Parts: sequence; structure tokens; C-alpha cells
Amino acid sequence: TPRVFSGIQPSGGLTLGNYLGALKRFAEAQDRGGIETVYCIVDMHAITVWQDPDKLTRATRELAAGFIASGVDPVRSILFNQSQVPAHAQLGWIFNCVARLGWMQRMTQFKDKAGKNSENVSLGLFAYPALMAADILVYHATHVPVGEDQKQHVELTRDIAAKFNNDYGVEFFPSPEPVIEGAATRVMSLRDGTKKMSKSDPSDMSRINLTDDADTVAKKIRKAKTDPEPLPETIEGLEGRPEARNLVNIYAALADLTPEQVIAEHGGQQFGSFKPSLADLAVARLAPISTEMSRLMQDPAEIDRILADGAERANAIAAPILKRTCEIVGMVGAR
Ligand code: AQP
Repeated sequence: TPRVFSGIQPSGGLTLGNYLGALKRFAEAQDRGGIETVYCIVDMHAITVWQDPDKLTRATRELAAGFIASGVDPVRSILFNQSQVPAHAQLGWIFNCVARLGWMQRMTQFKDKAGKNSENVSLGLFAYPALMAADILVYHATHVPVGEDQKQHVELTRDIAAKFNNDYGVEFFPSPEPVIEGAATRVMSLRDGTKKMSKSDPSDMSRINLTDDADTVAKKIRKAKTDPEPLPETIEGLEGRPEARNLVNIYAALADLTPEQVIAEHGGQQFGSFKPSLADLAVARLAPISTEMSRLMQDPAEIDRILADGAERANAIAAPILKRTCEIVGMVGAR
């Protein structure tokens, strides 16, 4: 059976980028049916950079609430946090021994996050993509819905699967497909159309948080950086206008339209009138999610119960795949 796996880090609050690039699409994959959907809160990835323990706990529960409020049903999908299923870490170690140092050194996200001071980042941050490969392959997942920024890591996962199969002379791990589709696979910062919208950007005005209230959402869109031209009459006119393109793409993804349809409807408009329409749309789509998140957050014990149940179901898939992997490698007493 085809199986979807994807994860999000509890490393801060959720952004509109996480919602459009990931959560909304996770719910859609689940609702299309015919495919098993496994979604993970990757707390072990989050600690590759320092996380205050109390904040990590809270962010994990809040992220679980964000999944559910975005339409991921913890009964039809499997929803859990990574550290509750030890098979991720165990397979991650085996993949540390399969992946080559040179492959890891080419990962652009590591280079971006480590910056110039790479001597002083954690070893985990460097090894992160091998653990991500384990997250995916420990379920024999076939499809990985992600934003554009994660494409290189899914390609590395394919390389690790192929090298494992080749080294041990088996056809064991499948080659998972990155699924990068829709109008918002790369939502950009509202302050700089060339930078990804990110939960760790120091400027809160650069992003829309799923917990922002309606006034804040409207204000951030009103103040979003744009150029002085009106929206173009054709999609080609967005060429070289990253901020305009970003707002059109966000509109399209929120309204379930294509960017072409948005341009057909709004082409020629000044931002002075397009931005209020976008703000209304964003508030209409996001307000119910943030309301539902706060409701769910009032009962952390219930969230913990949901995650524990998901972890048990995840473990039932992962444990036999890990066991078989250990046997292939030649480890005695695999269980
Ligand atoms: N701006 C974005 N546009 C589209 N998709 C995005 N994703 C993240 N930002 C955008 C997608 O969300 C999923 C989860 O990402 P993550 O939290 O695991 O890691 P990240 O990509 O590192 O997210 P951030 O917000 O940029 O976090 P920080 O600031 O901590 O690095 C992934 O599918 C990702 O593609």
C-alpha cells in the first residue's frame, strides 16, 4: 500500500508557510483516501538546536493541536511525536553509517543554519538528514509531501535507501517520492520576497503565525513589502517581482485557486485593494484554525493521549521494519 510520511519540528510556533506548504496538504492527502498517512512531530530534530525544555513540551502539544485544527484526524491518520518511537533513532544510527560525509556536506540547509560558525553547531544538526531518512524509511513510506526547502533532504533519503540496498544486496527500502505541489510550496517572508517565511526569522512581521489574531494578520498583510506597480494582467508579469508573486501565491493557496485564476480575477488591481481582499481571505481561513488550536490546548492530557495512541500505531509499523533491517545488517538478537 502507498504510504505518506511527513514531519514538522516543534521548534517554535507554526507559520502560514508550514500551514500551506505542509499541514493543509497533509489533511488533503488523508482526505483523498486510498493511502495511509503517517504524520510526525519531530522533537528529536528540534533539539539539534537548543530548545528550552518547557518550551519544547509546549510546542509539541501546540503543534499536535495545529495538526488536528488543520484537519489531520488522529483516527484516520497516525499522529505522534518522534521520540516516542525509538525505531527512528535506531535506524537513524544505521543510516549514519550508510550516508557519506561528502553527501552531508552538500546539504544547503545545514550550510544556511550553521552559517560561518559551523565548528560550534551540534553534531546532530549535521546528521539531521540521516535521521530524516530513517523517519521516512522506517515506515517504508512511498510519498513525502514537503515544501520546496526539503527537496534536497528527500533526495538524500533516496540515495541512502539505494546505497543500503546496494551495500547489502537487498531490495528492501523503497525510493520515496518528494511530493511538492500546489501554489505555496515556498511561502516567502512578508519583509523580503527572496527569503523563505520561517518560524525562526527574528522579525515577527516577516511571518503570519497560526496563533495571530485577526487584527495582527490583517496588519502584517497590509504592511507586507511590495513594489509600487499594480498586479500584472498576466502571470508572466510576475517575473522579477518576488513580493507580488508571493502574495498572489498565498491568495491562490488559501482560496484553492491557481495563481493564473487569481491574476484573471485581480490583475490590474493596486495593492491598496488587493491586500485587504487577501487579509479578509487569510482571516477567514486561519481564524477557525487558531480558535480550534486554543480549544485543544486547554486539555493537554487529551493531546498526550492522542500522541501516545499514535505512537503505538506507528511503532506497530516501524518495529518489524527495524527488526528486518537489523537482521540484514547482521545484528544478533534483533527484535
Ligand atoms: N515558507 C514555507 N513555505 C512552504 N513550506 C514550508 N515549510 C516550512 N516553511 C515553509 C514546510 O513545513 C514543513 C515543516 O518544516 P519544519 O518545521 O520541519 O522545518 P523548516 O522547514 O526548517 O521550517 P521553518 O519554519 O523554516 O523552521 P526553522 O525556522 O526552525 O528552520 C516542511 O515540509 C517544510 O518544507
